[in-house]
Amino acid sequence: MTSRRDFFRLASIAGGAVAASAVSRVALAALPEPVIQTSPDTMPPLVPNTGRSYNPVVTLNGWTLPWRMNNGVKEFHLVAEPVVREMAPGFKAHLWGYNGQSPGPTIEVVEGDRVRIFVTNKLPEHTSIHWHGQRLPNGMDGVAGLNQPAIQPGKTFVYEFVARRPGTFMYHPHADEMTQMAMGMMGFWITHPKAKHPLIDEVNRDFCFLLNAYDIDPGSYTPKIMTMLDFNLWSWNSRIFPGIDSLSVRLNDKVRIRIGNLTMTNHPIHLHGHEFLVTGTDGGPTPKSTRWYEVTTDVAVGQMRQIEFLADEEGDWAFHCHKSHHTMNAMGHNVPTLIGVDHRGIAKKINSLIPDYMVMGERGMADMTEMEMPIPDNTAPMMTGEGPFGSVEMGGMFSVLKVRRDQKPGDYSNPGWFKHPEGTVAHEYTGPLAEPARFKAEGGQSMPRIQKPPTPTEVKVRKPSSGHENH
Ligand SMILES: [Cu+2]
Repeated sequence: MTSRRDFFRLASIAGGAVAASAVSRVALAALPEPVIQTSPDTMPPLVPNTGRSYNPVVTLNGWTLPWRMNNGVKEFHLVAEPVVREMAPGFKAHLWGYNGQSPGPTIEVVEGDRVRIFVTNKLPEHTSIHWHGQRLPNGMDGVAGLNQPAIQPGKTFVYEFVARRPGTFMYHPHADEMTQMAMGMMGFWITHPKAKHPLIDEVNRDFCFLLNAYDIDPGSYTPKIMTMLDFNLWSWNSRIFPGIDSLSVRLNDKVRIRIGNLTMTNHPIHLHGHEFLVTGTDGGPTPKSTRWYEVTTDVAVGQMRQIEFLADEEGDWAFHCHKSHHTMNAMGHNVPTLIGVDHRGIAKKINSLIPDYMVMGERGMADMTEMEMPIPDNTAPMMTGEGPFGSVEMGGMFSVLKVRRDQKPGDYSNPGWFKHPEGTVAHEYTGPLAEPARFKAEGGQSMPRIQKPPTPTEVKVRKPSSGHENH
């Protein structure tokens, strides 16, 4: 973690806009100076020093946008612009985002705050911002063409509304949406309750991140914007494992994690070692009678889920999307399953023609992590991550919840690997092996068959490659 830049300088601004509109020359001179952040590190929580107090969130591999108070109005300045995002160490993507990063900075306000957001467009095409989930005047909803004219390149617009209800929200363009979201334009928004709320508990740690996805060919830098479903990089806040920071907490901390989904498919988000409650959605805090314990919650496209749990089990707990191809990075999709296929002979023959020929996936795909295959520059390995016991063989939407007895309150740094108490790690059995008794008869059936097959057949098929269009 690195230290955060200070709040930007205060400057005065004239008047309050009542509808999203182009700013006059005079007002432009008084725009809040935009704060730009280019580090992909998780920034420490931004403790509010003006306005009503609240318990700030920590944005995974992200940051919170500072504001200035202007006659009781919280003023923010978002700059839509091309950015270079390090998605994982050694792998950089050319994306579009806000204020130097994709996703943009998290905006944190308090219920009842009047908020004014200046949006400057430095993209090569028009844009707009929709404030997903908010109650606001219709002219502030940000759908270009429907609620406002699009913000042309070089122009600055003003949005102003009262953050009416507490909860977890997000923002994203509503102009050339498929392109701009495929390029990484999105951000988080949190409205904290103004007073103790019967459905919102106080927590020790409050994390947030967006689920997003890209289609970047190995060796290239820019996402393919026409991809509809077959993305190859599944990310949290435009980071992929092992580039996603761990969620470090203190033993017995009450933890909240807020997740928003701006990909084009659903993600069953799964936490190991603990049970959680879904305490909020885009609609606000959930009624207590509707909450039950889960270890996986599905976050559908365009949804937000807020989960809470007591971190009362020490250790390094996996936290990931349960779609196993979402915990992998870019790979060729149309590879047939070769498990159990012995092609030693074939490989030898091909080797005489192509000396470097290598058979992949004969014993599963784990070998892939060990292969020192030459890959193009600027490519994330498909599965990687060196753990204390070897390769974790993961990529994409994967991180680790680190629960530690001695993690200091307010310390979000990575404490390293968990030191397991003696005798609590699964280990190899070295005693005698008994031959298991196997039952050989054929299975029964629910109704008698008239014709029996002449000889029992064992199905041995190689699954044809079909891509995987139905994520
Ligand atoms: Cu997923």
